[in-house]
Amino acid sequence: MAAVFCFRNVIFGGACKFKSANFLLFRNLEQKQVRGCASYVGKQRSEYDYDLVVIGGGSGGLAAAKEAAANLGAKVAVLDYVTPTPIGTKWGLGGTCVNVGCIPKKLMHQAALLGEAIHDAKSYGWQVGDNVSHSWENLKDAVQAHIKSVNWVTRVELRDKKVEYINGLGTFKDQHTISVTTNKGDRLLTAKYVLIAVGGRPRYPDIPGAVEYGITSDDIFSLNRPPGKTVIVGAGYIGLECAGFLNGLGYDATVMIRSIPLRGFDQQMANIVVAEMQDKGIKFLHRCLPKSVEKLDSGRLKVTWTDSDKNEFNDEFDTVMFAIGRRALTKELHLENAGVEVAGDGEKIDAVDEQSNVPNIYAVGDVLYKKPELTPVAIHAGRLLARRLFGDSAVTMNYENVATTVFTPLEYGAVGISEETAVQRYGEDNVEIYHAYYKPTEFFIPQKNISHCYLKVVAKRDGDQKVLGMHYIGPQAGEVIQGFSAAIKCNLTVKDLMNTVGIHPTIAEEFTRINVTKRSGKDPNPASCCS
Ligand code: FAD
Ligand code: NA7
Repeated sequence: MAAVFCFRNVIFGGACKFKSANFLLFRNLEQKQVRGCASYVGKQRSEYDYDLVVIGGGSGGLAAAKEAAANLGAKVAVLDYVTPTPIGTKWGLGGTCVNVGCIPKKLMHQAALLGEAIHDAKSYGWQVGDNVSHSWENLKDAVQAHIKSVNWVTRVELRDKKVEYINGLGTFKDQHTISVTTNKGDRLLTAKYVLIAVGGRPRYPDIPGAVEYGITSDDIFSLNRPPGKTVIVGAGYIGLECAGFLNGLGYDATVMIRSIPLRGFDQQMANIVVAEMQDKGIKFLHRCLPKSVEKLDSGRLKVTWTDSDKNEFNDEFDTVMFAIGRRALTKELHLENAGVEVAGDGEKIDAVDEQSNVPNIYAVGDVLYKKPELTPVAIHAGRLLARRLFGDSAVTMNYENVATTVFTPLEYGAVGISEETAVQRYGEDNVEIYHAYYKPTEFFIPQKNISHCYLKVVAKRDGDQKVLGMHYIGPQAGEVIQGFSAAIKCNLTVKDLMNTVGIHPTIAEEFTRINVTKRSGKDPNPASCCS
């Protein structure tokens, strides 16, 4: 015990001058020392300007910074800088989620759902006129006003929590020195620890006209004109969600799919999501690739694409949006100056417990290799890291069984693994799939389409049947799945589910009523609402 105490003091007392290449040894040493102290408050400051410099003021970076400074007493600076998009869109502090991600997306999704609700309301007796219309400008202004208020609150919170915010672009000079470019000039900061939390930005395809005339999710939520007829290239969740709300707001929306929709998600569920979107009027161009985007004299955009047989097609659109994945912003960091290695993809950081190959340099969030690109993941990992660096914690981030929801018109929520992954991992004979179609009570009166209201439980076949994955398509998918994700963390079994008394009449209760396995070949359609 005495030896441990002494060791901690040596490290926190500023003797940490290792800059050698003996990373593994150092990594082990640092891991031991960061687990040693109850709080960083009162420890002697190191020879660096800051205990922690965070590059990137988004979900992960801000969470780590606030935890380290306000709760653990570390001296922290956060750098945040947004490079404008090719059409000049830029935004404030807070990163992707707040400005051009989860939040504006959810608000626009909600706007689209309300349009549907106005329609449904008539059948519930509301006297709604026939000339209901929607203003893109009003929606865009409301969304942007909300974002600005969050930007402001974030700045105030950083000040209150004693985190120094620097609106500047950070690059590495060496493993402890960050160069910051601000509009007032350059400055150098030294830090004991550096956290890379730079996130990513949307990619553009390498085709003529893509960058000149196309937009991405970075632009759509603040677009100064109604999007009009829109083609969205890419069928990941961003592409499908944007197509969903545009269609719901009354715009003609087409999705161009290169291979499969929602790669990485359960494919049966992904295809149901697409089928529902198709029923709602969204068009899909399957197995197609864009070839060029040209601006016509009319101002419209002519998009040329090819299908898998190399047949060429074209059509005119008002907006071309690319949602073909995101690039981690590591190239700009000059990682080579600090010796930080990137993973095989050439961009992301393959960290062990968020620690890079350089012992004092860490990474959280979207910049991490093969980790879920989700806000709560970045936040949780950032907080836990701060507690390990400056507190008395040894708790590491568990990236397994993270729940998520795709906010398409009929939402898709999932936690755990897909049916195909379960079969691949455990073999078909060792996996049991329970499934059910269901009828949401609220769908009856407006006679909404129930054919895609479906859920599935992926379980081990033996014993009490440990639940490996839960998948749900229907309203409020995030709300339904969130609680079950906690249950899965507690080793939920099918037996537990069947012994759970439901809340009636809800849709979530359908998970407590599952009893039909795919293997049985029995009809998964419900007999009645209350059977
Ligand atoms: P970010 O939030 O991207 O923050 C990084 C910050 O660092 C940015 O502000 C960036 O400008 C800045 N930066 C970059 N380089 C530098 C530098 N060199 N110097 C200074 N600053 C720099 N997740 C969900 O959980 N739920 C959702 O519903 C959801 N919807 C999404 C919808 C869209 C359209 C998008 C694009 C993303 C969505 N996400 C969603 C993902 C979520 O936004 C990200 O996972 C999350 O923001 C990642 O946080 P981060 O801290 O890694 O990076
Ligand atoms: P994703 O989830 O990586 O999906 C990208 C989609 O774009 C996917 O359908 C790809 O098809 C397709 N794609 C990729 N490259 C191209 C090109 N060059 N041309 C046409 N289509 C292409 O990215 P998102 O933008 O939806 O989201 C990225 C992350 O940000 C996501 O994980 C969120 O958590 C936040 P493929 O399946 O590869 O054939």
